[in-house]
Amino acid sequence: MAIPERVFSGVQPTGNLHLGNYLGAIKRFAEMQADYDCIYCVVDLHAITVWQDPAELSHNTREVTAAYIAAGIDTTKHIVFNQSQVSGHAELAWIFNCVARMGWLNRMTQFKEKAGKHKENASVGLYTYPDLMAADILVYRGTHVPVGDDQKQHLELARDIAQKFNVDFAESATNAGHPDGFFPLPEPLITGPATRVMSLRDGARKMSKSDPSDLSRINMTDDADSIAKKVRKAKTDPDGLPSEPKGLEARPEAENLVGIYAALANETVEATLSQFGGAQFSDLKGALADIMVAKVGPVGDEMRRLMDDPGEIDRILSDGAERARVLADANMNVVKEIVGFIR
Ligand code: AQP
Repeated sequence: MAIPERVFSGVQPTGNLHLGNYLGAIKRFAEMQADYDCIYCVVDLHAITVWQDPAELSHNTREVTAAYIAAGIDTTKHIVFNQSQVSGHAELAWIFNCVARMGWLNRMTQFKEKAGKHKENASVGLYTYPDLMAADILVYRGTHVPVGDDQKQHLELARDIAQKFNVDFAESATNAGHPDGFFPLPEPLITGPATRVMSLRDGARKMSKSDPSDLSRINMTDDADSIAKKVRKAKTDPDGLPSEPKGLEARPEAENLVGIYAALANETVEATLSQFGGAQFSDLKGALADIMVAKVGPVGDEMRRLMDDPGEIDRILSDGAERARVLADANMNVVKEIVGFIR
């Protein structure tokens, strides 16, 4: 029997939620609601793979939840919750720790980047992060995963884990009524013009929450003045704007600003360049600041409004967790039977 389609994705509550998180993930989460059953998680277990101040972690968890709602996610039709409230994520992650191979995890570039030169000091959780991510998706038998381009490698690992589990436990899964394997191979959905939004200060680096320069990113809660200032100060190159995407090659800052504009305007890069081809960066920057204030500003305002009532956010998370738990527990029961655990 075919596994029903289901979207799963998440965002870490690690503060400084930015335009890259919005365009690469949250805005697309909202767009998928019309076509799929969606589960959107605030992945607090992932967040603690690097130290988080406990009070800030709770605040940031509510803030990501507020961003989901402000972006238009309907928490009554779809499921929004924080990961630590559903124990199936951690249980399945342990099983996947025993399925994934060290060699697979050793190839993960995000661990290398985040651990840097001091990998002996990195937490074990940071190393096994991709196994937990695979568990997040597969505990719901998620089939489609909208993410930014930086998560592509982790999604490929999730597919490898699902595949190996299905092969390792083929006979037992057949006995449990799943002759085609229990887990789907989840598909990454990495589409559109802003799947990798770059720093406004350096077109070679990803826009990131942890960049020490606030000018490098547009925070979702920035006001209109800050947005305009950051766009004005964004790094560019000396040439004018091209009329064709080919003219953006080897011009990362130009490519980034054009991609951000196209994503905010819900149009293709080709359409943006047909408007700005031959223009100066100052023209694009003026229009970019305007569209950013128009599109991001209201999301930030709504986030602030929602954050004034933390009790209501906690209620939404608790309700979502209850609904998520029903799905996760049912799947974990089958997984435990397949693995041979007595229940
Ligand atoms: N720059 C980006 N462009 C497009 N998509 C992005 N995402 C993150 N940065 C960009 C996407 O946002 C979703 C949630 O990301 P996350 O919170 O789980 O973690 P992250 O990738 O660690 O975020 P940062 O900003 O990059 O944090 P640091 O500074 O800690 O490295 C994911 O779908 C991600 O692809």
